[in-house]
Amino acid sequence: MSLIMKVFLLQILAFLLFGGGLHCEASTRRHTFVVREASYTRLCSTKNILTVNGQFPGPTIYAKKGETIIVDVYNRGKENVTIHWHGVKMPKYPWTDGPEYITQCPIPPGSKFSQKIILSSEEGTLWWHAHSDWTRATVHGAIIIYPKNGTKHPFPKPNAEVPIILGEWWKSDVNAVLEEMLATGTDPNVSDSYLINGQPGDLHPCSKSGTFKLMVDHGKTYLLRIINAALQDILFFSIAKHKMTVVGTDGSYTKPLTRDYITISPGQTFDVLLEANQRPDHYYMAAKAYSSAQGVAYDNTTTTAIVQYRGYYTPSSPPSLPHLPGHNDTNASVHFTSSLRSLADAEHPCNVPLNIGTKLIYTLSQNTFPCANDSCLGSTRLATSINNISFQSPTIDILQAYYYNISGVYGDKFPSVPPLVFDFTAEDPPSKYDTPRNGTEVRVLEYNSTVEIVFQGTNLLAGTDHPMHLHGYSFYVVGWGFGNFDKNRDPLRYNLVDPPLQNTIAVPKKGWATIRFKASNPGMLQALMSSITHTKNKTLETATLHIKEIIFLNITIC
Ligand SMILES: *[C@@H]1O[C@H](CO)[C@@H](O)[C@H](O)[C@H]1NC(C)=O
Ligand SMILES: *[C@@H]1O[C@H](CO)[C@@H](O)[C@H](O)[C@H]1NC(C)=O
Ligand SMILES: *[C@@H]1O[C@H](CO)[C@@H](O)[C@H](O)[C@H]1NC(C)=O
Ligand SMILES: *[C@@H]1O[C@H](CO)[C@@H](O)[C@H](O)[C@H]1NC(C)=O
Ligand SMILES: *[C@@H]1O[C@H](CO)[C@@H](O)[C@H](O)[C@H]1NC(C)=O
Ligand SMILES: *[C@@H]1O[C@H](CO)[C@@H](O)[C@H](O)[C@H]1NC(C)=O
Ligand SMILES: *[C@@H]1O[C@H](CO)[C@@H](O)[C@H](O)[C@H]1NC(C)=O
Ligand SMILES: *[C@@H]1O[C@H](CO)[C@@H](O)[C@H](O)[C@H]1NC(C)=O
Ligand SMILES: *[C@@H]1O[C@H](CO)[C@@H](O)[C@H](O)[C@H]1NC(C)=O
Ligand SMILES: *[C@@H]1O[C@H](CO)[C@@H](O)[C@H](O)[C@H]1NC(C)=O
Ligand SMILES: *[C@@H]1O[C@H](CO)[C@@H](O)[C@H](O)[C@H]1NC(C)=O
Ligand SMILES: CC(=O)N[C@H]1CO[C@H](CO)[C@@H](O)[C@@H]1O
Repeated sequence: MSLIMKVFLLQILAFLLFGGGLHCEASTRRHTFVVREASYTRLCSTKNILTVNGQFPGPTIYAKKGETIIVDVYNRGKENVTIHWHGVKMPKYPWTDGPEYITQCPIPPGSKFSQKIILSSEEGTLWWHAHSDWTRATVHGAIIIYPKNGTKHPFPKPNAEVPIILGEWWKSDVNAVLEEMLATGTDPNVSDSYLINGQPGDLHPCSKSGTFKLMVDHGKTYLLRIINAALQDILFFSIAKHKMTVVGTDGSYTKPLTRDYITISPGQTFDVLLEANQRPDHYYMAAKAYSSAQGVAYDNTTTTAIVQYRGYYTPSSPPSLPHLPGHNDTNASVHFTSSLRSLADAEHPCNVPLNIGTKLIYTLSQNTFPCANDSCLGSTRLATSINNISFQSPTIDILQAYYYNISGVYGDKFPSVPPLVFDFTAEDPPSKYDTPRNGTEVRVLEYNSTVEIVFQGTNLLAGTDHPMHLHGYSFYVVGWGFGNFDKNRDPLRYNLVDPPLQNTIAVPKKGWATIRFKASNPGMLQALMSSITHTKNKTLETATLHIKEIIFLNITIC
């Protein structure tokens, strides 16, 4: 075979592997997700993990703005599972959004369930993940949404795009980690490493050959679609000697923001432009935890991947490592987050509600329940709460209970304000407030009402950041601050011009954040506090909001 022929064949192969596959997927509207176990080796040991189609991270879903996609989910695993389309609004069709016992029943082993993904205003990067106990640790993947035909990104077309999925790896079976946490009532074991695209990176043993490598050409621009799929940790991410320009987050565009590092909360996504404009060499990209709770164990490892320039040169050895902020550098975390602004131009207007009909204040707390009859390791079991209610998951999903008018599943008395006002962010709040109450309560919102929620962190037990995510909505983040929210003073500083539009935020340690949205998408939405918690075997704390309006479809009852 002649050399030219070989090169030509290689190009065809490259097209099929990358360009071709991508194009083909973009026009496919139906996907098959087989949830099953597969054997993976990381950090020198092998275990079975739950995957979609045997892949880890799972397959990427490509779509265009406004499309509807059907995913046939076959559960061939051993446990119940659901798949959640994180950040997809699912207008007037919350039925297949995935949150277990909120909008749907789990899919039992051996069953199939077809889930519709209804895209509307989202454009950019979102992701999907399992939404049942800890299954999302390994069952997750990217959703990439391109502009509609005839429209463009509001930034120059990048030469290539690359998903960068940040994850977390335990050498133990994640279910064993979860069970141990439930049995002891204490924090779960921290992970053994973070991952970039499923790989710990070559700072870890047995990890050199698999380390993810991004090959770049000098002078070209790459769109990194960064997703934090870690279970609970906020991460700092950076690329040695390169700047990153954020152009979007959570499926909507931002004003370009050029930074040395980003702070990414669990559940968040960032679209970032990387210009390959440095000396041809290889460079590390790296991520590590931002963990602000004092005295609480965290995974202190650094995960890496490599950006490698094509061409002939002698690479430096080892590659240079980026500087990442310290694990407890709250200033570095909020300095990045608070610099985000929505694009707010003629084509991407900012529709932040100005007149608010419903004002809610939700405290976010870490708590303990007394541990009855030595059922855990110490005398208490860790829990979390919103407005002092620790969510108890029902066994009939709340949306169906509403639709079929089944009583006794949930109450509609979720408090609009904290039931007790104290100095939430005092250094050492009274321990008599440590114990919350249990409940499955819903806050009903009027259809089309304009809503503001102030999320107020408390310092009960140990103050920490609280990642918050709303299902069915993106919201404008109009303000934040340290200390206790002051309803007279703080709203004067709100950004009502170009606040970022997000679906996941981190409420800062010892602080608050305010979000606004219009309740125009009926269903059961859930404000989730995505810290790992311990009550009733659930890992997520939740305030369930319900928009009063007719919901159009039914599915089977659990
Ligand atoms: C699994 O889900 C089914 C309904 O979809 C439910 O009946 C069953 O109790 C669940 N099993 C467990 C162990 O949660
Ligand atoms: C968008 O463009 C692609 C190819 O460029 C074409 O296959 C597709 O049919 C178009 N879709 C619509 C809705 O026009
Ligand atoms: C958690 O960590 C402890 C201490 O290192 C260890 O003994 C235990 O086996 C770990 N549990 C799991 C489930 O990995
Ligand atoms: C990470 O924590 C472990 C113990 O938890 C400690 O032995 C190790 O020195 C720490 N590593 C770094 C880089 O701080
Ligand atoms: C951050 O951690 C370092 C130790 O790693 C400690 O010396 C420092 O006081 C901490 N800073 C804050 C603000 O807690
Ligand atoms: C806060 O962090 C930013 C970005 O890292 C830095 O420029 C600034 O000097 C820091 N401020 C303080 C008070 O440390
Ligand atoms: C604890 O044990 C006592 C005596 O066996 C029993 O009466 C009580 O119901 C138990 N409490 C709980 C919460 O299980
Ligand atoms: C939370 O609820 C419990 C039980 O009703 C009550 O004892 C406690 O004072 C409440 N705490 C706060 C901070 O509202
Ligand atoms: C709700 O708002 C939408 C526009 O956002 C409007 O089309 C609709 O008529 C409104 N419905 C009610 C019941 O107010
Ligand atoms: C609330 O539920 C948790 C977990 O099911 C349990 O440990 C605790 O005792 C309950 N607390 C109350 C006050 O009922
Ligand atoms: C919670 O988990 C424990 C131990 O795994 C189990 O015994 C108990 O039945 C579970 N409770 C619920 C409500 O699922
Ligand atoms: C509107 C709609 O989808 N209705 C469905 C309700 O559920 C029954 C049984 O599953 C279906 O037959 C209906 O089509």
